[in-house]
Amino acid sequence: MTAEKSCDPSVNEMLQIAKKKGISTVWDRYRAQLPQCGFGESGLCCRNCVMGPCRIDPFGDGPDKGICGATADTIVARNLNRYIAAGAASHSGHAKHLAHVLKKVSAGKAADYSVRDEAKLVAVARRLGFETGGLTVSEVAGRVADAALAEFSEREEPLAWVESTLTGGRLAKFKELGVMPSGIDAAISEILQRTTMGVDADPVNNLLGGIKGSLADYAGCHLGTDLSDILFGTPMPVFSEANMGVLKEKFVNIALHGHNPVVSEMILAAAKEDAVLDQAKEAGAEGINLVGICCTGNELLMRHGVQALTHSVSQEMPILTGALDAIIVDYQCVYPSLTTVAQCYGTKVVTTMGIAKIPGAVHVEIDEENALVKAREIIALAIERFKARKDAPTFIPDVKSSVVAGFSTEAIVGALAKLNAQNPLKPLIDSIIDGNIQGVVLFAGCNNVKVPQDSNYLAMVKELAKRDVLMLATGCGAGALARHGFLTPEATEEYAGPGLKAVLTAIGMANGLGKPLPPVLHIGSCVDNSRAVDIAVALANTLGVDIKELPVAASAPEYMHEKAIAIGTWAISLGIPTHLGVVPPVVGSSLVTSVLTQGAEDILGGYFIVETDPVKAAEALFAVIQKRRGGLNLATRAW
Ligand code: NFS
Ligand code: SF4
Repeated sequence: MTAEKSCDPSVNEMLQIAKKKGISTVWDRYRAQLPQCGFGESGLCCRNCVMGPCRIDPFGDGPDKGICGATADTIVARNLNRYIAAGAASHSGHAKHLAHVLKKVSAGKAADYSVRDEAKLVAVARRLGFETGGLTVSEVAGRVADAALAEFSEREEPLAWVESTLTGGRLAKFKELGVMPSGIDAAISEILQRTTMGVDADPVNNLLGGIKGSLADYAGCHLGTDLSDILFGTPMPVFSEANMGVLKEKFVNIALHGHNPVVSEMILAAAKEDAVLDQAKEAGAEGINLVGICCTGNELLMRHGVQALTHSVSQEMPILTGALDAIIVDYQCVYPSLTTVAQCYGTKVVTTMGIAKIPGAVHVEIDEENALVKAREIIALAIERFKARKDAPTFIPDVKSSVVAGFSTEAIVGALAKLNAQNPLKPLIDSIIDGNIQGVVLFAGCNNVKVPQDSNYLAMVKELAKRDVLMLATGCGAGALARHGFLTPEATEEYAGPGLKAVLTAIGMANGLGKPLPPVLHIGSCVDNSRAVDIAVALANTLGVDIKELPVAASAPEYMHEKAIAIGTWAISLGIPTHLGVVPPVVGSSLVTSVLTQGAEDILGGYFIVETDPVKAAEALFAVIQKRRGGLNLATRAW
């Protein structure tokens, strides 16, 4: 029964407790929703005006048009666009928040924050075309922050974070298609306008608008990565652990959940202060144990080796250990159900952002000006809860895996430079050419209650690793692989084919690891999918080809969020064939479905592969890689 829910043994242990105590979880609420609405599932429901809601009968027995005359194709395309706009608003809202922090840092108005990575600041400034000679760090930070904030509203020229980060071939393609966004917020608002009643009824034109919106999402992601690195440091390889076994009974356990390191970095800083630690000890704790959930967890794992507690669909589960004293959240992917489960245990759920409050949570607003003070206040709440529960039994599953993370683009190039200092990408390119590495697949996205948690990731990684495919991972996908021990040198020994194993061992040895690199490199949170693009662009430029010719592919095998739909759309726009392991809500339009899964290949080079069977999906991605190897005149292999 529980294996249908999750492949994670610690989650299954917690589900037993939930059952015993009669606590409802995401899986129970999913069951209560079944059967889900077929109109919604196929994208055929329109609520874009109050003459509706309208729905189109996919079997041709009922209405074939909405009241205004919108067809199935129009409605499906418009709905898809609205997902993309929402995803772009989320990623870029996160980036805008960081841009404001950087702006305040440059003006001396956010004393708790600073530029921790000056080299990255200068690198980003130069990429944007700024002269940095003779300027102070604050001055450069101010210019980069202004350039970042200028990305949002309507401008006369294309987005700097698109123009300065992609291949010439891609930029020419986007100009030809008329999809270069001229402002992130402008692109989001354009989608909202064009999808209202009576504007864009042409489904293909709508899809072009969606591509434009997805490129705005890409800019938001890349900005998010760049500004986080500037403010908090560019990740370098770190060792850590993942899964619920990282909780410690005798410590004040605090989980950081959400997305933006702006909040979590302050909690981390406050938790290290002697006075705060003393407070915890006075309450009878041995210390403070910070752990991460979802992408905030990824940000902290990547930069500080903070242990990962759990991800996405299992976010309610750690509360059931009884040992979790507080969950501190910023925004995005936070289930409102957390407070209901937490009430049974006394765990404090603390919201910190004005736009993201949850009934039943304590709200402690964190502004840049008061961040550390508020962080201390929040930790005090967790200590208070520890005091109340310290003599009660806890049920911490004895399940955790070791993890190697921290593979920023800079870290990967640095590791490769140990093999070839002059031309760090050469060892990777040579390995692709000689076939030791067949190609590269990026795993991204979430867990989705419709898929047994982690099952698709695990099956696909095993299939691809043994066929010498190097993998990158972000977001809760990286989290899934972390919890199951796939981000370790041992996983390379166990699962990698001989070519991949040889390359990863050579890099690991050259870097003093004494072991191979993991078969899957954790490159960060979901905004950090931009790091995968940086690597692809560097490979393409070195080889003198466009991204759409590289033997690369992506997969979101268990995605659920609108952000993931936005990312998937820019991935195909960048020329990267992208697998979806959950059927997207577009099947109500055969036109939209065929453009996304077939037509897009001719126009963009990338397209969606929808496949719910993970082994077949891995086979499809391997076929993509082989086709592209053939296109580059490289030796190909059979599945
Ligand atoms: Ni990405 Fe990261 Fe996770 Fe999905 Fe949510 S945390 S931003 S959307 S659930 S991977
Ligand atoms: Fe119905 Fe058209 Fe209004 Fe949508 S926009 S709800 S299809 S009338």
